Parts: sequence; C-alpha cells; structure tokens
Amino acid sequence: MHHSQLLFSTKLAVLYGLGKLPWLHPWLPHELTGSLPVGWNFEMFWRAFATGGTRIYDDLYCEMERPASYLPQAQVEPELQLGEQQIESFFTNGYLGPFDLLDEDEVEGMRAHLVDDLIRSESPWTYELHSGRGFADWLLNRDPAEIARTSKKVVEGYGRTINRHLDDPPLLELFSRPEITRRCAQLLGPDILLVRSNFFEVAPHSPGTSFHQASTWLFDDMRDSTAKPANPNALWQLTCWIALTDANEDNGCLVMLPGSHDRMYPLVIERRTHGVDSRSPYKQGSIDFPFDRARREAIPVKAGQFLLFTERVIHGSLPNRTDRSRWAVNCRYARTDTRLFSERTLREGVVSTYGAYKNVSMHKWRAVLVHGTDRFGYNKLEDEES
Ligand SMILES: O=C(O)CCC(=O)C(=O)O
Repeated sequence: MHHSQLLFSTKLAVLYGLGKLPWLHPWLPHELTGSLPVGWNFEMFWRAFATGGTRIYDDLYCEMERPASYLPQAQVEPELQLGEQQIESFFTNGYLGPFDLLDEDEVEGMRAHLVDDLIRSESPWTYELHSGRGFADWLLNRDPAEIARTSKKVVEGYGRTINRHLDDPPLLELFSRPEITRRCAQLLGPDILLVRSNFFEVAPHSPGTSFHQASTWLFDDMRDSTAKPANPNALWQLTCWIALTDANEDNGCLVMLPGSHDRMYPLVIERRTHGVDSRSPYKQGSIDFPFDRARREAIPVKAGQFLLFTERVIHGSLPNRTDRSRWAVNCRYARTDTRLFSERTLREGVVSTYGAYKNVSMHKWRAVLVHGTDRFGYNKLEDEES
C-alpha cells in the first residue's frame, strides 16, 4: 500500500472511531466533530480502510431484501392493479414500466409549463456555491478548484429545478395522480410521502446522465444520511420518472442495469500519487461494478409515460444525438416510517461539500402525504405550520 493510502487509512480509523463515541463530541473542536463519519456503517468504514481510500461508498451501504411474497402491498382499483409477476420483475430488475399517464395535449402543456415558465421563474430554493476543501473532497481526493468549476454548472440550475412541486400546484397534482401513487402503494406499502422532485434535461448533442445509484444519500458531505428509513435494506423509496418528450436511443432514454440494486457499490478513487484526481465521481466506470459483464437495458418511452424504479438500481441516460432537448421530470416517494432531514438541516440549510454548495434554504421543505395515512409523524407535512 502506498504511504498516502496508509495515511488515509490511519486518519479514517481515528475519525470513524471518534464518530462512534458521541459522548466525547462536546469536548472536541467543532471542525473535528464536523468531519466525523457519524452515519457510516462498518462495511463503509472497512472498504475504505482496507483499500487505503481507493474504494469509497458515497451512500450508506445496504443490500436489497426481497419481500416475503410478491402480492401487492395495497388494495387498488382493478385497472391499476399490478400482477405478482410484475412485482417479482420489479424486485428482480429494480424497475417497472413504462405506464401511460398523460395524453399528447396534457404532456405538451406540462412540458411548456415546466420548461418555458417554471424553470425561468423565481424559485423559493436559494443556495450559494461552496468553495474550500471539505470532508467529501478529502475522501474523494478531489481538487477543490476543479470541483468549484464543474459544480458551478451543476448547481446553477439546482434551485430552479428542485422540489418545485412545493410551490407549483400543477406539478404537485401530477405527482399525486392515482396512476402513479396506487402503483407505488402496491410495491412500497399503502402509506406514502412525496419527498423530492427534479427536472432532467439531456441537451442536444450532449452526453446523457452518468451512471449512478443512491440510497439514503450521505449527501451533505458524506458523513450522515439525509433519509433514515426504518429498514435501509428493505424497499423504502421509489422514483417516478415521467418523460415530457419522447425518449429513445437517439435522444437520451434511460438505461438501467437490471439487478444492480442488489446492493450499493463503492466509487473507484485514484489515490496513488500526490496529485489529485479531479474526475467527477459520477463518470461511467467510476463505480466499482462489473460494467463489462452487466446487461444494459435502454428503455425507450413515449412522452407522457412513466417508469418506476428504486434509486438503488444503477441508472443513467444515453447521449442525445439530436437537435432537440430531451426533458423529463422525476419525483421520489418514501414510506411514512422514514425520517427525512434533521431539524437542524431544515432550520439552518444544507451544506454540501460533496455537491459544492451551501446554505441551501430548507425551511420551506415539507413532505406531502400522497397515499394512505401518516401514523408516525416523523416529518413536517405540507399542511402543517412551521
Ligand atoms: O433523466 C435522466 O437523464 C436521469 C434521471 C435520473 O437519474 C433519476 O431520475 O434518478
């Protein structure tokens, strides 16, 4: 092992050990407690430690548990019912669909509303770029100057595209449609919160979205999870991805790696020299997954159709070789027994050295109950006062 890797492993062992001693934290300097990987589980520590930091999980390590049966988890009207084979296929592959949702006029209206109006309008979500080296940069061996440059582009659109269902009733209505929520209920269970949404453009003649997977998102600065599900190994989250333009193999349809949701895979991090590797951790091949042996499933869909998938399945999109943008909107649902965002994050905002932004305003964030009842009360709901 190279000496820089040895140094990494030694430092990580100290930080991980201190993270497991919460009673000590009030006596430690603030900068140190802010760098402890408090949310990591042992597999995350061990993989990073044993490889000298060349394999790092950027999300909580978990393995997908299959349900005891493939019977639907909720009773719904017959036309929206999933068969046992469909449910088994979802748990085998990690995704299901496409399903019809919007007709031609509706989808064009929604695309025009989102792309021509909403994205250009004032957003309630503000944020600032974060520069400087944080815990995530140390873990991923990133060059802060390079990250600041590339992240500027990424986060410029962030505020205008994230969670707009909380200030745009048509978008909220879209994500509350029974065609989506009833199907989610059969996979997740009847009690469901809408917790996040986003728009996705694959611009003309640009590469598609790089392959990625996510689970509980240690996304602030890779120290602790944003979401705390009752059982991280079970299915607790679903993504609904709605095509706003036709999406095909020419213009950037989604690509799934069936079965890759069986567990989280670490990122491959270059750490051999004194220099830094400024590759984006999202570049294809930077996940330690046997891509060359894996089946890739490109999934062409018509505008107005949607796919359901777990964020844990490795997915991305093909390049757009056409002259028109490919647009989609997605949202994420979670079971009501999931805790999302700490009180402190909601109050003080997100600082993400991983994404290189800070002071993301979160005080307006709410979960929205879109199916069933919330018997837990873990999260602020849309109709509650702040
Ligand atoms: O639309 C895309 O290109 C990527 C979508 C995606 O990654 C997601 O919905 O999680």
